[in-house]
Amino acid sequence: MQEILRNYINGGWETGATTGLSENPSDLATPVAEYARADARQAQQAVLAAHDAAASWALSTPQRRADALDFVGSEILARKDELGALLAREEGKPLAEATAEAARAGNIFKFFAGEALRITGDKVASVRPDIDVDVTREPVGVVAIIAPWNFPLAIPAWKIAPALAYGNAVVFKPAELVPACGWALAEILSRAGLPAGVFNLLNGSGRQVGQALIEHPLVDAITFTGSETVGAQVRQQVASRGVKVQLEMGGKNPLVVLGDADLDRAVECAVQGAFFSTGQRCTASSRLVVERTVYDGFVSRMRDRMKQLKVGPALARGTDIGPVASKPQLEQNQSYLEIGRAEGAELVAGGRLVECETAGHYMSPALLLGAPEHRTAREEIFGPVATVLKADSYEHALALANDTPYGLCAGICTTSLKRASHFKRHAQAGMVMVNLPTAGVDYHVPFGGRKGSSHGPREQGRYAAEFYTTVKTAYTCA
Ligand code: TXE
Repeated sequence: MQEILRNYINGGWETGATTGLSENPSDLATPVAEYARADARQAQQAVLAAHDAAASWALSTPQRRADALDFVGSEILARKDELGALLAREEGKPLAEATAEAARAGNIFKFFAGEALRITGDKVASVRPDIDVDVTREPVGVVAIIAPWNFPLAIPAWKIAPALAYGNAVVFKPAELVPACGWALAEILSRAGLPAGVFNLLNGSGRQVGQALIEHPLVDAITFTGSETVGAQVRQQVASRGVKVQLEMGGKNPLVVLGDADLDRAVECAVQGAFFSTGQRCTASSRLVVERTVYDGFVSRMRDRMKQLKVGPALARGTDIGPVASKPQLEQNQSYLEIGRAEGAELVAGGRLVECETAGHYMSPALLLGAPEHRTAREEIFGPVATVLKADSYEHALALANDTPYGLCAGICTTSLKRASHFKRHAQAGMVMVNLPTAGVDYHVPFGGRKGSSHGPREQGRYAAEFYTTVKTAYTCA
């Protein structure tokens, strides 16, 4: 194995008090990397370094920021195959998906390189004579980034790139399952010409390092993607301080299939949306709402299509569905199948543990026929498990689509323009898809949801400015 992957604090590579091993979920016998685990003291150091660097970085020229981000984006794109292979090994998504994610991360940095040059304000006529009003955006200060494991390059990219583009200093904590991907990003950022302290990496536990970041009084903004439980804790803990918070949490995304849909297309949307990336996407189509007239045909086509899906190691040729990312996640998926059985849902395909040539966390995608009140139809499982619900009509399907505690993404498969337009308007979700899987979004437009899914301003695209800047209104009397 190569050198121990270290943390990046105040422009230097630092060891930690302890080390950890990053697992390869496709092949448990060959770990991906050994990494230095940061502790609360190093979190303190990183925040202080970011705080010291923030004021001058806030005044850096847009050109300087654009150049740094463009450097990072260009290098990621040039190395997308290598970074994709690392991602596939560490997180477990098939190589093609992992490489596409690496490319997406590169494109995000390129996009925000451009945005750094397009920071605008407003000049507004005052209601009073001889007064000018200027509205401008300024950086927030020190941004703590707490990221999940399921998109270990793209999610950090869509948080780090706008933070730096708008002039903030960053302390980035990747999820514990994916330290090597976090390190690879940091290694590129360390060569991008950023002043010491502007960007810092801490690989370590949520409870220790994540918690230290959340509690630190010099952190001005926290952006978090992860579980609802931890998201709620973060929100509660910072409520009494004036910290900006952005939370992206779970989803239970409905995909409605109407009687007039192109059924082959609907099945493809459902299979891709529910099972690709092993279902480990907050936008996964895990709640399939199907109109009664096509219910039997849809279920039977789903079963046929699911038989063709090859479960296997992330790097193996022909793999459609990689392993589940970790043992606890696999156990969670299996326990939900038990819950489904106990509640009266019928498992009509998959759900079995699969043995491959190497030992890993493999399971076949599972399809349940359930009822709206079942936990498997309401809670985020975060695995390759989808539940089909029967709807009597379009109106019933829409009601079922909206009847969850979440509101990230909602999809519909239909050939009716009228229904599609109505659904776009009435789906209670931050994102809506027509004849597309609920998962799979562009990198240059807003991402985020409603209800229990998200809190705070949207991520990505130009809307990212809402979180990573603060607005100033200046009055001048000539
Ligand atoms: O999430 P956590 P995990 C859901 C999904 C999954 C479950 C658990 O259901 O099964 O969450 O995944 C850091 N203070 N999603 O354990 O624990 C942690 O180190 C500060 C859905 O990965 O929420 C990591 O960096 N930070 C989601 C990040 O928070 C803390 C994507 C997320 O970890 C912390 C991922 C604490 N007390 C998981 N505890 C989606 N919908 O996209 C943990 N962390």
